[in-house]
Amino acid sequence: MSIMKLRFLGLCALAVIASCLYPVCQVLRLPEKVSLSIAPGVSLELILVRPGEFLMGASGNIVQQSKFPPRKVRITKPYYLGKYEITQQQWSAIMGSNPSCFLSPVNPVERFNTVECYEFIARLNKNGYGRFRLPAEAEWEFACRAGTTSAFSWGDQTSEATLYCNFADSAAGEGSIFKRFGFGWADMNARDGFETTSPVGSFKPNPAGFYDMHGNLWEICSDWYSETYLPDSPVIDPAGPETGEIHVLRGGSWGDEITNCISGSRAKQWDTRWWVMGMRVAWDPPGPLHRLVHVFRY
Ligand SMILES: [Ca+2]
Repeated sequence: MSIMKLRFLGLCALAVIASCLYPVCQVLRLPEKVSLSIAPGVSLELILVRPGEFLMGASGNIVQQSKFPPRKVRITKPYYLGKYEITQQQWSAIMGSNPSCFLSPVNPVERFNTVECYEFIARLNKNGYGRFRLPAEAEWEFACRAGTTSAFSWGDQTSEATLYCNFADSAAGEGSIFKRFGFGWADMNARDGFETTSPVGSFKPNPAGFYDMHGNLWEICSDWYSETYLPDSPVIDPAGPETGEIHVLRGGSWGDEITNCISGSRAKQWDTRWWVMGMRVAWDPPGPLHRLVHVFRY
């Protein structure tokens, strides 16, 4: 074999090795946490989720609402997820209005419809920071579990729920909404202190640093909802059915029993404007890190 040919093969081998290592280096170089300025005086905090495998739908000691058996799912790409649910302050700064029922700038936004949700994300994307989007429900659960296989990201004990989760506690049971509508499922022996939504970050975070993954508001995911799709869906970066009319919601809410707030719990979008549905954004950073000129570590 000629020297020229050997050199050519050597360069080819180096190119293959470099192309394999580049994505790995990219993941290693991504900052764990970023804070983006999305409007004057308003920031959005995100936490990196690295690729990995997990048992999607595992339910610990609590019967899972979705009734689908657990299955091993692989997430192959890194992504960022909001540290908190989107607040009314963030929504108002981007949209110029606030559809929420339980008004407070530090509480999560609710009662938006799907069109407004997409518009909010489209406006975020005009900042030129990369791509904001809704998380796939597999990405949502992977981040929620943060390596755990128990019912909740804190374990299996409902006795600890009031430390981590705003759910239908005695404050909700004693409140005007539950009484007005005759809702009878509040746990009158537990007290998290909030009748309806709570300011984001009021409770302990999960092991990865995300707040309110359990309770406060159901969080809309990008997947279309289907009663039959999930068990047969792809197990590598699953993204849900290609078409649909309503989205999957994850995480439970202030109006739900604690059993609806487990890591594997899922529900379907019920109404176009719902006071128990909020959102948390996912974010794909733009290419090589040197282009992240607007990103600040914190
Ligand atoms: Ca509560």
